[in-house]
Amino acid sequence: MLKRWSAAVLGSVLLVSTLSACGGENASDSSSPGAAKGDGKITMGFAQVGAESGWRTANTKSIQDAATAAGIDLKFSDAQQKQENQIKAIRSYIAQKVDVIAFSPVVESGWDTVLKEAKDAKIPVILTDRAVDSKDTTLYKTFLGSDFVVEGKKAGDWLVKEYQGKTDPVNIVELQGTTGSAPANDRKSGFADAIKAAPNMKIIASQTGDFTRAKGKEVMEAFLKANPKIDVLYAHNDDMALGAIEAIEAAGKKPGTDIKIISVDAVKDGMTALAAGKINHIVECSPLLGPQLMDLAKKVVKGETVEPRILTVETEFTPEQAKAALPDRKY
Ligand code: GYE
Repeated sequence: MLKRWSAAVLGSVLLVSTLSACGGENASDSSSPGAAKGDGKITMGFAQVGAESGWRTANTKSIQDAATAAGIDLKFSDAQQKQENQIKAIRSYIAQKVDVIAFSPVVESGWDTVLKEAKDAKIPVILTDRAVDSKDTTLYKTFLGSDFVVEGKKAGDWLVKEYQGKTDPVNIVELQGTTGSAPANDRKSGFADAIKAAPNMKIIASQTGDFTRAKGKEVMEAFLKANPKIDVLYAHNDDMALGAIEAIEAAGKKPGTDIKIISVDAVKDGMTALAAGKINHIVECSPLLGPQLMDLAKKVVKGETVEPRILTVETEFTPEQAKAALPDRKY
């Protein structure tokens, strides 16, 4: 590592002296963003999770549009929900000496080594959407995104209220997001905490559907086969709920009536199902992080200090509210 670093510094010194603005040190020099290209423009390397859901597609569009609007050169990669692909992408951004790296970590653990490499290369890192569990918080500048524990809690609180005064057992099945991801871990724990308030509520089955429609459908089919009495489905995102709705209908049951459904995100397709009464409640999670991310990138590249955690403002939707919001819903 040390050897490689000194070789890189030496290389950059040589290049700087011959080409004047093309070195490793210069690329991350706060006074000269874009120095590596010589155009003064900030270059951001963004390592996206994948394209697993409507939320993710909207998030990618928000980031790409905001980069264009902010005059930031964006290098974008899609990791197809695989941590090793994200690590490769981040390493390539480090090698390309971008000014700032942003990424949405697919899972929470296992980032220390690559984050340390970015820090050693003096490239600031911004976490967007999903968090990491690294103990060393100096490995990144800030986190921009939602509080997933609060989202899970909102879902559970709604359910407890919905069944208020009733003491019959309520059998819940849960479709978890990607195993090991911050939203899956936190939405699960927030929900579990909230339903403790109603001792008749029980999670009878809980499995990952990887945040996708196809997996949501497949796992719901298995839940339906194994459990004769399911009262409620809690899905960690709309896409899995939409897949599950197909499975429920194929089993001859009515989603939203025979089985109540709560999900998280509030993307257009989810809101449409909510307005149609097939989903009963949605907790919003905003994917529109692009503009804030670009502002933060400009600040950290300048060397300004930013808040360590910036939370997104979000609401919840009933079927009526979904109907009202749908005509203006952009994603
Ligand atoms: O809820 C889900 C997506 O990390 C908040 O990832 C995001 C989640 C979102 O696949 O739909």
